[in-house]
Amino acid sequence: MDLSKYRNLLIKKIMEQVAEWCESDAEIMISNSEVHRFLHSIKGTSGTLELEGIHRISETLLEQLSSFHKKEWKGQELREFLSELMELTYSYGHFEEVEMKKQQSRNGDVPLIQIIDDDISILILLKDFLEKKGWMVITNSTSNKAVSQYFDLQPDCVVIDVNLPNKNGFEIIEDLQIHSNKHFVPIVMISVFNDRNTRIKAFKMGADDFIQKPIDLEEFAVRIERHLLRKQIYDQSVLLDELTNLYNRRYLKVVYDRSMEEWKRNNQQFSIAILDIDYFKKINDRYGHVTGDLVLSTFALFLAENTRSNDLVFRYGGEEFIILFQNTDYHKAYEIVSRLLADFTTKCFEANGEVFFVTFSAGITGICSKETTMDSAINAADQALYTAKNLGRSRVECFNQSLMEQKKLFISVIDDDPIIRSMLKSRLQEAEFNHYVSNIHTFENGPSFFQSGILEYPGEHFLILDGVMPIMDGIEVLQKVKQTERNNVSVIMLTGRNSEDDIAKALELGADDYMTKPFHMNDLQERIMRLIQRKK
Ligand code: GH3
Ligand code: MG
Repeated sequence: MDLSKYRNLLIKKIMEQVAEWCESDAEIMISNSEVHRFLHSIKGTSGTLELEGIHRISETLLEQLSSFHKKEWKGQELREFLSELMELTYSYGHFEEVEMKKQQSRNGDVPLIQIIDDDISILILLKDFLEKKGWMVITNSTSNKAVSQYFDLQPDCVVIDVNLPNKNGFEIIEDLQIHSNKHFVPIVMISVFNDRNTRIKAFKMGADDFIQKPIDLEEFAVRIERHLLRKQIYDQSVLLDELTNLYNRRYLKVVYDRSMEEWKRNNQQFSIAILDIDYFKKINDRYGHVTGDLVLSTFALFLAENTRSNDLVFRYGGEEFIILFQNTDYHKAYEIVSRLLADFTTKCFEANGEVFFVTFSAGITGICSKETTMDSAINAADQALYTAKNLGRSRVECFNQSLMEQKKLFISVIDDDPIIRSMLKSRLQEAEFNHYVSNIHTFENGPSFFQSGILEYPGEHFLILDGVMPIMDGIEVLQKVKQTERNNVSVIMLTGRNSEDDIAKALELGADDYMTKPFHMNDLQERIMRLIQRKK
């Protein structure tokens, strides 16, 4: 007997009921017996329909429910209580397969691949295929966004089409090369042309591989896998950052552990400072990445020359540097970094016939407990840095618990599907976004999102935007958001499987990423983390 029709009915029933409860007004209370009746009926029906996962979850929930005797539930509480059931129902409803949250969870450090091609069908195809292999893929259909995303997200491998409008693939390589020469990032060129000259040119320009279109997907994936492996081996073997000649973050761990040992033996305190160049993005935008790189290497040299030999300087990220001051408390470190700031600010740079000056902000923390891990020390220094940025930049701040203002992250889900709204809200509320305090809001449509005025709140904003909505569709919302020219807003578009046009438009309008519906919650969460991480 074909159970699918009955299964669909049950799924629909669960979705409707859960959505109604979870989205109900704060004043409306739902009685325990009502919830009990619902779960009881789900348990019975799902068992009959051989929906094993739903059956098990409703059984567990029923057991838990009995301890809440006579409770009255608020919508929000129910959303938390029923979250696993919602996710599984969503999975069943869309994938017709049993997928428990944990079975599917992936390693947080999946390689990131960037694909640049103006042919949307190829982009979609390659993204789908490579993501099924467990990698994360970011796509670009235009060159401008591609170059800035490359610098922002630092992918582990780049795939570039030779023939692109505006800038061709070779020109893009040139833009990236400034970086790739110093950080090894494999470049794979793809093209419909496979003549000798194009191939030779590609390799001469620094491509690591050349693949002709039409692409054999299996072979493509194997080649990418080899490139990722080489990249990983390379990364693990170096301790020096090649652009700046400073130590990289891998070596920081070694030095931190060593300093901690010293501390335990001789009570020698040490401090950590994080230095971050102010408005560095503007320098890149105005004078180009070559000048940006020059500023970085000049800054690095300046730091190395102006610190004592046992104060070690590291390049921690793009334009973030760390100094580990051995045998120095945070007062002293503050003095030293303030002097560095005063001196560096007077340095004069020149580009495009213009003269400009560069400042930085810094956060400092002293390590004052033997239990302080490197991560928590960096986190503290980073919070101090955040305060320094908020107080106007070009200044140094020390970590102080009471003064700290936590960084805020506003995640807005704009989707007309109540199940998606409820599900995302409960999942995202549970999630931890490093260094951020998150606020999750859901909106049924574009106008209610704009009316809320949420974009005015200071902090980082992340929008999860449904492409197709009855009132003002996602593309319109995206367009309106982009018109405001805010640089604190990232957008991920949710689109249908076959909506090439929507994907094309979303990318063109500057969406940071897209995902096709139905999606897996874990994938979405990981993607958000990835896009936010760069705003650390
Ligand atoms: P803030 O004052 O708040 O720090 O603003 P910002 O513009 O300095 O900071 P943001 O984090 O917005 O931008 C940092 C930019 O640094 C983004 C990225 O493109 C760029 N970047 C990262 N690594 C490199 C690199 O190796 N070379 C160049 N040229 N740019 C880089
Ligand atoms: Mg900066």
